[in-house]
Amino acid sequence: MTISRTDFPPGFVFGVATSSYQIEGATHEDGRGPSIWDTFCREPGRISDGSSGDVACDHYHRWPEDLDLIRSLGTDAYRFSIAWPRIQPSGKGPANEKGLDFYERLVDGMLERGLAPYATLYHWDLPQALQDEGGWANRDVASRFAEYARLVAERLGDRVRSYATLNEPWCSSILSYQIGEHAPGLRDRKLALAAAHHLLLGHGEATRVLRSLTKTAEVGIVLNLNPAYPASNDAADVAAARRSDGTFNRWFLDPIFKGAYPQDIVEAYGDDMPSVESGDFDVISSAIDFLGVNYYSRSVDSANGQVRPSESSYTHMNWEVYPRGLTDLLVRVQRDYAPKAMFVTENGAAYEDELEGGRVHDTERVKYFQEHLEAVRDAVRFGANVRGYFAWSLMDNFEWAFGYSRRFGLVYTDYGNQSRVLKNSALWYQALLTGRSKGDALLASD
Ligand code: GBH
Repeated sequence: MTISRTDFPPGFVFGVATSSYQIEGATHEDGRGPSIWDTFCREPGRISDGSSGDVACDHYHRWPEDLDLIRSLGTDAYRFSIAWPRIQPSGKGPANEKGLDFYERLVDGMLERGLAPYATLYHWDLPQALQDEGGWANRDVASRFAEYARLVAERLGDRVRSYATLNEPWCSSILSYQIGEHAPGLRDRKLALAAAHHLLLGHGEATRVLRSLTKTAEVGIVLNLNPAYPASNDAADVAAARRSDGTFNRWFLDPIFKGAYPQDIVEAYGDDMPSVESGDFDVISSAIDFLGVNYYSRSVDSANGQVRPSESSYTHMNWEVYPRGLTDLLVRVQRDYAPKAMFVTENGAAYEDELEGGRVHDTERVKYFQEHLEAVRDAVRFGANVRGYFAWSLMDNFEWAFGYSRRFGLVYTDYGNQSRVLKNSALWYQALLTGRSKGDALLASD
């Protein structure tokens, strides 16, 4: 039996999510300045198919049809992000009015269609001019971010229902400055930890600004959380899982909710620890209305590194499908951090979709969504205060270092002519949300 709205509390918000650089294109229009991703994509070898977000889904021009499409799915909300370089082309100074105009039209377009706007201020597209000054490794960028937040909130105010400051600071610090897979592509743990600290500080400063400029809008942050499981009960494996939980999850959760970095990881980082000024943790732990949780998979850790359970199935990203991890994670965050509210702000899977006769039979993705929504339902039953769920993503888009070679959409993007085709997963989600037709058939096969 497929899941239905009645399995969730009244008022539970269902939506779809995207981000600016992944869908908009139009990177040179209306005064947008270059971002670190424009630069990164031009460096040979960074993006597996050599592509960039220059055109992407051409959403900058097709946004009215895209909002109609979202509406047709029956969702309550749309999570999108605002491109900082459209608002401040060089990362500082007065607003570029045309940039603000675009997001104002978009937000008003959502309200006209009965969609609640859930905005994210930073989904990785830092103005290149700020990277030239060191990017997030430079402490000043935190205050620049709060100034940018001010410009957005002054224009959009309470028309936006929910502001998330940052999307996944682990990605914009560790993955970008230490692992080097994302822009700016550096490999330096000390810089990465400085970046993480300044992202958190920017989050805290922006939170205070957003609060002072809005009355009803909710303010929060989105983290990518990976529940970590030990490969066995051996002490060394248990320690490895605790360490992985510490670096991915507690490194961000603890400062936000408890006002301190976790001591075990502070010790592990040793001399690479960032310098923390007095008062930083007061700013970082400013009260928030919600925690956004992005969940894709878990990690299974052993003393010898990450393990891949052989009985599990894997997506096209090679990420293990583990719905139970989402239940465990939400219940654990509720218990350890007691956020006022949580939203699952991203959840989804890449599969090798094929468009055949105008249909995409993405049965595995339907199953993925079904099982993860059941996992959210279970977490709510176990006491986690989850208020909404956003599927990643509305449509296939620019998947960062993988370019267009990975498809996460409910909707298939035909990059040849920019047509959008509802995959079976979109039809399934639509059936769940509108209750008009039965999704069971789609879950079964086609
Ligand atoms: C999200 O990032 C992004 O917010 C979104 O823009 C993106 O399109 C989407 O997911 C799909 O990728 O294997 O050790 O690196 C998710 C990034 C992916 C980071 C899983 C952590 C697992 C740990 N996360 N990853 S590891």
